[in-house]
Amino acid sequence: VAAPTANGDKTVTAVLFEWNFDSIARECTRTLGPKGYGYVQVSPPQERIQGSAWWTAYQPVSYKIQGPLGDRAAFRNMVDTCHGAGVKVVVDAVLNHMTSGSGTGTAGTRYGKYDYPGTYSDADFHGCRRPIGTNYADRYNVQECELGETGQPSLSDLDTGSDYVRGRIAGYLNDLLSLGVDGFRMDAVKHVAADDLAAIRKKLSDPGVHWMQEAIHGEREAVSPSEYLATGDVQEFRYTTDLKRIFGGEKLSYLKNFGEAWGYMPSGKSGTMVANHDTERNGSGLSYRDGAAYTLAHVFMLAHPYGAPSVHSGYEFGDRNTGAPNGNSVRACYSDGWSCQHSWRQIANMVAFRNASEGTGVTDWWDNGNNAVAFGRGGKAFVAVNREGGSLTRTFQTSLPAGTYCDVQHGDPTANGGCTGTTYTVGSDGRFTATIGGNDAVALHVGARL
Ligand code: AAO
Repeated sequence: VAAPTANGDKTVTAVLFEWNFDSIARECTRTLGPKGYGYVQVSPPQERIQGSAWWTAYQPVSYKIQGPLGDRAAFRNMVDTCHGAGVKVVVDAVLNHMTSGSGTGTAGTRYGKYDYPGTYSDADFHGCRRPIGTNYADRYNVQECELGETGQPSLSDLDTGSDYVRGRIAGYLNDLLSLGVDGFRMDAVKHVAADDLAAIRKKLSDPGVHWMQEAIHGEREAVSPSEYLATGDVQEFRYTTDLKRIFGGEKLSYLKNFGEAWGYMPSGKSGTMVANHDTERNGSGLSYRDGAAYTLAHVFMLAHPYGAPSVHSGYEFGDRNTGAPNGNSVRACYSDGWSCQHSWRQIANMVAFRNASEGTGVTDWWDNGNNAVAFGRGGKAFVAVNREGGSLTRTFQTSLPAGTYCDVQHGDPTANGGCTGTTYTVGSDGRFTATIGGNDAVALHVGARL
């Protein structure tokens, strides 16, 4: 199955976690398009349960597009506006389950745990009606029982072996495709049999549409993320936990052979991230609280060719359950706790770096045997990351064409071919000399050559 993770040469996704549709539309025009992002990922747009926690998004009540992020008209306008800015739209699709209780959803639908009037009734759910708990060693338990912890309410598990259920899920995805959506982040696929997903894919109006599937690698588990390579791309969570270890205290020099050599899934089929909304809360990845380690891990991820990266952009939280600040109203960067990682210069300018280096591998690797590393992307780009406490002065060998480059870590290229910050001159021998402060980086690419 073709699952192209690219919008031309633009492979980076900005995940605007719990951003509402109107705010995403504005951000596509203002930042995501101009910075070169290929995709924006939208939180689950369907009717959800009510409540103040963010995770209400992951308990669908119906497939109507109506909730705190906006309605169908706002959604459609967002897709059109993002397309106008050259940004494709990926929707976080929740398909494994419905809810754990009863109530009224965000579009006014009354529901019970196994009863969703007009959508599903009792017979549409798997027979194992107890929580999965922590037993991931048993395939039946993982795929037919209910996602949730022992002793907690668990999520009613759809019988995705049923043709009716497959048709309902495909109907939802087809509705989103009819609104112009370009791809899906498929939630919790480990809990859905791979064959069921293949059958759902076959029912799509565009059976080749891009899927980025969420399946967390766990040691000695019955279901492996690689089972899902047949239905699309799969997120490589070991990348996230490894980057936390490396940037959080081990040596950056270990990254010399980073990628498939570390046992990861194939580069062309894998999604990568420094963090997502789960890992930033459960500590399995770095978070905005990790300062330079977090920012530099993004610089490295976007510079390094393995996988298709996504940049999680969320909000600061005291409690892991706390929902989006300022409810339904506009998301404004750097206020009310909205972090806007997607627009931090050190991260955002690396999107154009990655786009410029598409199709090239790692070249000219250098490290100091400790926490300073540098590498190129053939004749397209070069980055040096210094995670030492002190500054580093060095003449770097690159494969870049001679010229003067804007250091996109410290300046922005301007429309008239200038640079708002530091520039470096690469000689005809491909060399340039830089002094890089502790916990800082330098990044040059041909798209920002003056
Ligand atoms: C909420 C409440 C619950 C309540 C429930 C029902 O929090 O207290 O019981 O409602 O009323 C989100 C929230 C949940 C929330 C849920 C529904 O995170 O807290 O529950 O919405 O509202 C497994 C799945 C994975 C899933 C993850 C959370 O395999 O797919 O659990 N992620 C997605 C979403 C997530 C969402 C859902 C799915 C549900 O991204 O936000 O939940 O739609 C191991 C296993 C993993 C397993 C984790 C956690 O991972 O391998 O498969 O994920 O454990 O149970 C290392 C290990 C790795 C381990 C990982 C965990 O990396 O190597 O094996 O650590 O940190």
